[in-house]
Amino acid sequence: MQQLNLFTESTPVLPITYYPDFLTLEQANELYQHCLKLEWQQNQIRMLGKTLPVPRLECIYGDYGCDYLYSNSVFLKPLTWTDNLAKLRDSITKLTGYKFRIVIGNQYRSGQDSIGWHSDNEASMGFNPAIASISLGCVRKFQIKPRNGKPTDFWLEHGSLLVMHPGCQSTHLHQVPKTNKVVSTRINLTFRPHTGGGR
Ligand SMILES: O=C(O)CCC(=O)C(=O)O
Repeated sequence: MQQLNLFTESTPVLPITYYPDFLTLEQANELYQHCLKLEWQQNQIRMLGKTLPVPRLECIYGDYGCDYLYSNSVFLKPLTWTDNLAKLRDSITKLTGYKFRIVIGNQYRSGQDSIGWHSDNEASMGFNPAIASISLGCVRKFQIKPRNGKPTDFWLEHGSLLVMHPGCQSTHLHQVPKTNKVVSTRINLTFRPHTGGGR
């Protein structure tokens, strides 16, 4: 499988690995159709004293009790793993060695759906989590930067896997910015560890 370790001299050192063809086209198409039928919700986030709709749809699946709170405001309660998501989780673990207990889905319905600069450092994931991110559907720009550095851009392809290694969330921020281009739906699945819940 093609793998880009982003540690070359021509790119900044980035604690991530990109697998452009993690899924075959057929697998990616099937998974995309499966994901469209997941239980998407429009959550609200509290920011700067205001309550606003999160600019994308979200869903969460995972182990019982692995509830997830982010930005001190959005509370996500996992539904039971679907067979397809559990199989995907296991194939990522087989490739990377990292274990996951929840998956959070993001659905970007248009170019106006986005996720701003952030790191995924919620205590519920434990210290220095590894996060694995599957992209499906429309290709969108993903940017990553050291906390006080310049961004590097990637275009995350249908069926690709991006792994953010342990430490990445402490040293780097990432985002999927808005775009004025006409773009169709993109689905992203982030597989994450969790310290709570029953095992
Ligand atoms: O959609 C993506 O590729 C990134 C998602 C993300 O940053 C997140 O869920 O924290």
